[in-house]
Amino acid sequence: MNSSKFYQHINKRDISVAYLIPSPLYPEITGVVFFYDVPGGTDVYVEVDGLPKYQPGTDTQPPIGPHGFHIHEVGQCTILDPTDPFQSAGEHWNPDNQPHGNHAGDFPVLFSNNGYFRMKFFTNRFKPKDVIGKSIIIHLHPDDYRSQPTGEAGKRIACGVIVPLK
Ligand SMILES: [Cu+2]
Repeated sequence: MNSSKFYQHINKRDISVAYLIPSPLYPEITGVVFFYDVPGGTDVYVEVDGLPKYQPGTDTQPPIGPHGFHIHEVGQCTILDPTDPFQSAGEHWNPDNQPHGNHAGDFPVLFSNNGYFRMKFFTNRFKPKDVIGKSIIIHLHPDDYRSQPTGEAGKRIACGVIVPLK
């Protein structure tokens, strides 16, 4: 029995969550990602604030935003190198050995609305419990869904370890 008098149709055992930690380069970022068990897969709900302002690309620099967004294989959001943080999260989670663009945790990009973003989408590639112990990464640049193995999405600007909802 769920302890809350509301939302009794939602069983907490079927929800995973990642609370985002900002890169030292973008310390204003806050956010959360929820994974809800639904028939046939998972609804992913993302809400983020403090994203950097969009900047168009130049001859030498890709655009800042929309932001690449993926599940990475290691549930460790350690900053390590502050100029290139969160390498601790490892590479993209890729349980069925697909090319980038079709990794199980290749997600839609995040469009900043003056720093704020939210979205909910469905995936049939996993259930919330399958991604516990992995991590969520937001990147500085767009994902081209084509370059291997990371989509050229650039630095990691936020990271969150995926855990069961308490
Ligand atoms: Cu990534």
